[in-house]
Amino acid sequence: MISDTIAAIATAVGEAGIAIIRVSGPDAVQETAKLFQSKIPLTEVSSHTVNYGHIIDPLDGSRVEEVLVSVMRAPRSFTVEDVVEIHCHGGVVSVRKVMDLLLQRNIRLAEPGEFTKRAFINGRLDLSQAEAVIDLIRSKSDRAFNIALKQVDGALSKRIKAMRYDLVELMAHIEVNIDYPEHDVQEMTSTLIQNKCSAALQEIEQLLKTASEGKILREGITTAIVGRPNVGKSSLLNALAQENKAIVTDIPGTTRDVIEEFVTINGIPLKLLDTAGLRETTDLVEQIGVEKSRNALEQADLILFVVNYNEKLHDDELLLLEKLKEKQTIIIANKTDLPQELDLKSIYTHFPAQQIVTMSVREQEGLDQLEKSISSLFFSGELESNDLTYVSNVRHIALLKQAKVSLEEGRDAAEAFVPIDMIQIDIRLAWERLGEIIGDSVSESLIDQIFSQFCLGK
Ligand SMILES: Nc1nc2c(ncn2[C@@H]2O[C@H](COP(=O)(O)OP(=O)(O)OP(=O)(O)O)[C@@H](O)[C@H]2O)c(=O)[nH]1
Ligand SMILES: [Mg+2]
Repeated sequence: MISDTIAAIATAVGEAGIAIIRVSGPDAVQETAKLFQSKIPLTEVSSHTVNYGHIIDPLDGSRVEEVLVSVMRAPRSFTVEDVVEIHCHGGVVSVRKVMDLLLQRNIRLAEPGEFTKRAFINGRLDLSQAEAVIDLIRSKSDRAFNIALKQVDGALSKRIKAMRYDLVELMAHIEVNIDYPEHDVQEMTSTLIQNKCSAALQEIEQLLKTASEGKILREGITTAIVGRPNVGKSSLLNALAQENKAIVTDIPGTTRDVIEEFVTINGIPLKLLDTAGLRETTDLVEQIGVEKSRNALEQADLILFVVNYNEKLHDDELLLLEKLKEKQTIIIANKTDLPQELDLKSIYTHFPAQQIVTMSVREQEGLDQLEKSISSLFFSGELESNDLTYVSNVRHIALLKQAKVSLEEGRDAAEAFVPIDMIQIDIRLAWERLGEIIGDSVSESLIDQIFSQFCLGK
């Protein structure tokens, strides 16, 4: 059982309106009370109240900070322990001072994620919910935030638990048959196993289908803007980012390094990479830049291939476009404010599968068309629905895949009339893997590893 009391600054460090220090553990109220001067002593206030007062230095009685202190007594708190939250004015110095005073009491500094870990250990959250809290903190767009929120709510856990329940039932059924074997029961069981395994497999496959979308929502679609020098790549980045992130000049070869910018388009987070214009060059620095462009091209989930509307397509552009046929690519013909030299028709016939957008970054024309193309590439209407059970966590994905393999083996073995006590092993394995997702059968070291990803104060 947990016996010590922990504290951490729960808000981001820096100058802000307020900063919150969170204290959790059996001595949270009692120890904070010794530093808190108010009308009613903190030890006597009701639970779930906010109390005005001052933090004082017990050594000389001097006032350190004017604060609001909320008290949430066990078990009705995030960690299921006594929790005190001290709302300070937020100057870095005063918050540190309050924190120092707390740590001089019977309170120690919390490890990253320790509050959430306690919520997990005390049974308030299961592991997938706790991990969703990490995602919640890190989520970079509204959509990703909603998905993480749903997971904290336990949407994923519910589906996993239902699957595990079915598998336990099946295992029990098999067990009975092993203990009381009869001639025709065996065959009946084999069909049952096949059906149950198939049902679970379907559910797992459905969850895995959401996996790539989930990852994208969390980390952003890596989107490389590539093309020959001077076609307007950096201008496009600036337009999408709505700020002057990258240098724009009319000198070919302006961009030398990869410039990263995170933008959200129709709720889809993109990690935009502006790259050096692709061309043969003797300039050493530019050569390195071009090499980096090629790397970005490899890594990208989506490529915005920019060509000049005012020029004929170059041979090297044609060559590269051929190579990119396998990738998600949007061809952008930029500078439509200038006379057309580009043979759009031949591009359409050469690359019928590719989306082609004509635009003028200078005149701010065609940007909305590009945004539409990007969203249509990645989202079918499904995502708008309220079913936001997305698997986005790498650990969950790996475990689901392992469970899938075991279930497939179980199903195939049942089909081949392998003795049912052998099949039992596969089903048990699948059941255990699924359990690891919600933390029912995980080892202590894994738990530590997961919670250490949290920031301090969560
Ligand atoms: N007429 C016209 N000029 C544009 C447009 N978009 C960009 N430009 C101009 O084209 C020139 C090159 O723009 P950049 O954005 O620096 O081009 P880049 O592709 O990043 O070039 P490198 O970094 O050298 O590879 C600048 O002078 C821009 O002002 C457009 O839509 N119309
Ligand atoms: Mg550039």
